[in-house]
Amino acid sequence: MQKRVAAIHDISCFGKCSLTVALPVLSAAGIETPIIPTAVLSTHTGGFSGYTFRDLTDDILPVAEHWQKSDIAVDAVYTGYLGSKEQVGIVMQAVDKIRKPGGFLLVDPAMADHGKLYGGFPADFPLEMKKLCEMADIITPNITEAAMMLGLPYCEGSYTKDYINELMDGLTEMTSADIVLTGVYYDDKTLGAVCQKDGVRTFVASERINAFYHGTGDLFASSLTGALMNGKTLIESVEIAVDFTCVCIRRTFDMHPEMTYAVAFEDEIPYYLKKLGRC
Ligand code: PXL
Repeated sequence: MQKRVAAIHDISCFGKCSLTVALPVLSAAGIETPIIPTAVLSTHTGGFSGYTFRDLTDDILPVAEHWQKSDIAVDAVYTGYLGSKEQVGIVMQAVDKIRKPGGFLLVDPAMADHGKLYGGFPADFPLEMKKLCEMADIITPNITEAAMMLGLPYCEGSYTKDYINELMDGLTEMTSADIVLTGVYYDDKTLGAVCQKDGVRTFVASERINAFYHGTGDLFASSLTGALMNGKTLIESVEIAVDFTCVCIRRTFDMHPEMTYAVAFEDEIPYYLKKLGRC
């Protein structure tokens, strides 16, 4: 049976993030990907001004309820950017309606980076997002998101082992989910994710490229979800997602100087599929 993952994110019409990344990556990984859009924006909110924003809070539960009535259930749910604080509770209810027993919930609390909340979110949004993370089986916060949910100060990298362990300890207390903390670097040569499963912490690293692109968190969490649904273990999936994200950033940095708003991931999809053993 083909696996089915519901992706609950916004549609940023231009800018290659959220659903316009999750859909191509998961589909390429062989996974059927029904969606519940949380909002429609003309672009993502990073580096663009004057973007449109259509809030879809009122549509989320009716979509989930229609699926439920139509016997449409999913093997896993993968959530990302939510359009409003109210959506957190609504998405929690939607997950209960659409997830098959035993299916996992992966929460990417996409809401902040570099010490700042994305435009439009109220200051108490992280406390609300924390509730969805508490319900999750796997969470993939970056450093800013982790610090904000825990009420800890945000520090600039490179990070100390003590700071990363403080965040990981806090997240471990916050949720019983497996934890994948992204954007971790201890020096200027390597960057990766700290992954924790069954109390064991592992740093999975690859080359650190001195550039920043929007949508890399979505690329990471989408490729991680795709690997998990292809039967890889969490640590194998983190290795694949770290490597694939790094290769996409490298390609963008070297070959697409015009692309400042996102990464050129498309031509690296075959590389990802090789890593999954699908071609
Ligand atoms: O990549 C995360 C993301 C998703 N959706 C929207 C965003 C961002 C990051 O800026 O603005 C609308």
